[in-house]
Amino acid sequence: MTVKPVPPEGFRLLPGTFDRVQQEALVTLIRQILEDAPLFQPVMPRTGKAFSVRMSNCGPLGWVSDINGYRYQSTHPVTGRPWPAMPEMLTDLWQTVAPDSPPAEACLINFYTPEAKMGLHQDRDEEAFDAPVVSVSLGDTATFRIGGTSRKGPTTSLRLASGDVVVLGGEARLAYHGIDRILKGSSTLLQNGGRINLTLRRVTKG
Ligand code: MD6
Ligand code: FE
Repeated sequence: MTVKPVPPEGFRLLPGTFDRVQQEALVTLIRQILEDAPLFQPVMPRTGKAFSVRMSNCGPLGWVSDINGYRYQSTHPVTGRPWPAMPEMLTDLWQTVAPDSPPAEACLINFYTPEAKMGLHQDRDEEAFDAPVVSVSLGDTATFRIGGTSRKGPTTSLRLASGDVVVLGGEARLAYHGIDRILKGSSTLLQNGGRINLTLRRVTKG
């Protein structure tokens, strides 16, 4: 009898992908993006319950959630403006870790206060799952939980520190995952603490 590994095949943690100087440069770029495309407070479809994280996006498409559902759209839900361009540091990262995939179309920016968390979920609002999802962590360390492709079943937990990159490809592309907690004060990168997570995705069929 064979048992499936947790995390599944195709999960990669690349610790320290961005050094401190690069992290500071990325934060500066993200702050510029947020001046044009401010963080908004998404709510859960149907219930209208607010997420504990605030979000924005850059790139041609952005992920949004409101009372009507989850979807990708080309404009900010509050300002109505197109999302700002994706910085080269992020398109370069995508090229490096997903060289065989078409370009990323969406970069979701999640901002966590020390109290925020993210429930166990799959990233499955995209049209195809051939390309991986690539994430960058900045600021306070988070406890990341990952399981298999079914909601039940074993999970494992690991820490994501500032500068770490996670790749969910292959079998892990549809793995359940979430953020249990933020380790308050664990990083000096962000002036007022907290954590930023960037997730890069291909949305349309390449
Ligand atoms: C987070 N990350 O790290 C939440 N999704 O705050 C995600 O939801 C995620 O890290 C897909 C791939 C990698 C991720
Ligand atoms: Fe996710």
